[in-house]
Amino acid sequence: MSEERDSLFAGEQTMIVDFAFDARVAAVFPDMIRRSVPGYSEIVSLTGLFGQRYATPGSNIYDLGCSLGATTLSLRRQIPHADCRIISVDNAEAMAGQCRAHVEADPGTVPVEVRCADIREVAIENASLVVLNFTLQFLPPDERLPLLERIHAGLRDNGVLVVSEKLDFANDLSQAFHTDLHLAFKRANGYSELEISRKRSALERVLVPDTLEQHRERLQWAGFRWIEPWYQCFNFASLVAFKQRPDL
Ligand code: GEK
Repeated sequence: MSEERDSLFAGEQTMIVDFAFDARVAAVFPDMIRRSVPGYSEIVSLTGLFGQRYATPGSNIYDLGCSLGATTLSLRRQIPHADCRIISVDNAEAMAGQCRAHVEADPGTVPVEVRCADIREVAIENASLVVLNFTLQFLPPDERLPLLERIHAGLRDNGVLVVSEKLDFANDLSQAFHTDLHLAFKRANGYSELEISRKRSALERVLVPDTLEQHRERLQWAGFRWIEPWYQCFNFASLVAFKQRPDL
């Protein structure tokens, strides 16, 4: 995948515009997300393990908001059933196009269909596993529950949803602690104060995080019977939600 360095918010700029997943972002995306999201690489690679464990023969696996396909390829490498189908969806042309190229260059055998579409309009059918890795946070808050309800309806009875997100905290001290560590993480990865503050302004109206409690409650409203956070690094976390309580 492209290793171009992200310096999108470093240059001369007079105006902050809202963040958009355009060709400039797609070109630096792997570097940007690795340097900005603590735990990203681990979550992506462990999502493949969910594929290995919970994808069932003859089912569909959805990667919603697939960007360049990191999660898709992690799933493809670890799903043990050749008759599964991965459906990867992103509504940014630049992302879906490059994702398709990465899938074509990958030697995996599980079929992958990359769709350039809005995840709010994609039918979810016969799914054993649905993944929302850092995507739900970009939907307008009131459109999140309807999507989760559709995902719940499209999952097989023993189906599983993985949701990874940036978190907000109801408690001021927790918020301050995690924000401070996240800023330190970005600084340690070479972002300047100016880049950090410009990117924060650009994302302000675009990425609206929820608390872990809000996620849990909304997943319950959507019908999921068992919800478990399985990863957290500072203000980034991943939860797994089971359509039915698992019998382990
Ligand atoms: C990864 N999961 O590397 N419909 C379709 N795509 C959308 C929508 C929408 N309504 N809204 C946003 N996106 C990936 C990383 S990035 C996370 C996901 C980040 C897409 C958007 O175009 C972008 O590619 C992706 O969701 C979010 O495992 O940039 O922090």
